[in-house]
Amino acid sequence: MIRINSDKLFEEAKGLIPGGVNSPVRAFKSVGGSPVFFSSGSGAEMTDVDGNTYIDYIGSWGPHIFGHNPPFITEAIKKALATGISFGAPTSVEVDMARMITSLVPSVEMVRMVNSGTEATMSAVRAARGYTKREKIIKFEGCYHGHADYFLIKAGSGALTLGVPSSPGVTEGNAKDTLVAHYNDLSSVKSLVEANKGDIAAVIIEPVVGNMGVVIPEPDFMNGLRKLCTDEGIVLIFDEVMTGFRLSQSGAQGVFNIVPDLSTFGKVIGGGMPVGAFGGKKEIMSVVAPAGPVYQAGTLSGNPLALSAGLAALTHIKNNPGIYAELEEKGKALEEGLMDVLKKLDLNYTINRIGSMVCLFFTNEPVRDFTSAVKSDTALYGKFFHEMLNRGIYLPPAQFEAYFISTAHTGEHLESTLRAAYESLSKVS
Ligand code: KE4
Repeated sequence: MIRINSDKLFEEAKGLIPGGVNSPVRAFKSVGGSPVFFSSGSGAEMTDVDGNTYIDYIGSWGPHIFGHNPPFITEAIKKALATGISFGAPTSVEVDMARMITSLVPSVEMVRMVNSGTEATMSAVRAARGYTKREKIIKFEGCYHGHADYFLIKAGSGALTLGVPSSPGVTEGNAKDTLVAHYNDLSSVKSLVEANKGDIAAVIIEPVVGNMGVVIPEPDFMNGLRKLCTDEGIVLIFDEVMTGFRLSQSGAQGVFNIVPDLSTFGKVIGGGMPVGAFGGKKEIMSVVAPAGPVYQAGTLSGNPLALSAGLAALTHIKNNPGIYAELEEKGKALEEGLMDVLKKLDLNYTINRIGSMVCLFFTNEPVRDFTSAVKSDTALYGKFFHEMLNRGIYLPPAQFEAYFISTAHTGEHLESTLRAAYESLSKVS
C-alpha cells in the first residue's frame, strides 16, 4: 500500500508535535514504520489520506461501538450545534445525561461529567481520598487509568508499549502513595492492605483489562477484592472507561454482578466526542465540590455539544439491549475464526476475548496478568500488524491493546479479516 501523503504529514508533524502525534500509542513506536493519517470514517471502515481503505478494529480506542458516524449520533450533534456549542453554565442535557447514566448503572447514584477518562479516574481517586481521609491507593501492574501522575506507575497501554510503565516526571512524593498489586492475585492485594492498615483510600482496577491486551478477571479474584475493600473501608473504584457500556448496558460490573463504590467512564459515553464521567455512591460523591470540599472542575465539563453525542449513544444503548448479543456473536465469530487460522498453521498463540474486546497474544502461554502478557513476542506482533495493515486491516499498533468490534462490522468484514490473518500469520510465523 502506498502511503506517501501520510508519510509527508508525519514528517511535518514530528517538527511541530512531540513524536508527531497527540497521543503516544498512535505513533507506531512499538510496531515500527510511520503512522497512517486518516481522512474519513464510515461504519466499520476508515480511509487514509492516500485513499486506502481499512477495516477498523480500533474504533478510536473504544468509543465507536456503533462504528464511525452512526446517523443517530451525527444528527444529534448537528441539532445541538444549531443552538450553541458551550455556555459554561448548566444545561438540560447535563441533567438528561446524569439521569441516563444513573438509570443504566445501578451502582451510580450520582455522577459528575468531565472531559476524558484520565480526568474521571484522577477525580475518582481524589474523591475517595477526601471521603476516607486516607492517602494511599492500590493499582494493578499493567492496568492503565490515564496519565495522571499517580497512575503512571507500572502502567499499561502506551506507557507499557513504549517500555516506560513508570514515567519520568512523576515525583517520589506522588509515587510513594501508589502501591502496585498483581492482577488475578488477591494475596498480593491482601499483603499491601496488611502492610498499610488503615492507610489505603482506594483500590482502582480495570474490571476487564484492555491495556495489557485483554485480560479477564478470575471469579474468586473480583469477589475477594470486593469483600476485602468492604471489610477494610477501602473505596473500590471500577475503571470502566473502556468496558463501560461496551460489555453490557452497565459495563463489566453488569457482567460480573459486582457493585463497586465508584465507577469511571469515557469513550462510549461520548459517542466519539471528548467526554468522561465518574460516579457512584451518593455518600462518597457528596464530598465533591461544590456539594463538599473535594475540589474538581472543568471549563468544558458537561459541554452540551459533546453530551448530545454521548446521550445519543447511551439512548441507543438503552433502547437496543440486543446489541450485546450481536457484539457477542461477532466477537465469538472472530475469536473462533482466528483459532481456526492458528490451527491450520499449527500455531498456538493465545486469544483472550470478552464480548467485543479481543486480543491475539504472540505467546503460547495463557495470559492472566502482566507477567504472562509481557512474554508476548512484540517484534512478531509488529510484523503481523504491518502485514494486516497492508491487507487493509487496521489493528492497534501495539500488542498490549484490545481489538474492538462494533455493530457496524459485518460478516464480510470478519471474513476479510480472517483471510488476511491467515495470509499474514503464514508469512510472519
Ligand atoms: P483518556 O484520558 O485517554 O480518555 O482515558 C484514559 C483511560 C482510562 N482508563 C482506561 C481503562 C483506559 O483504557 C484509558 C485510555 N485507553 C487508551 C487505550 N488503551 C487510550 C488510547 C490513548 O492513550 O491514545
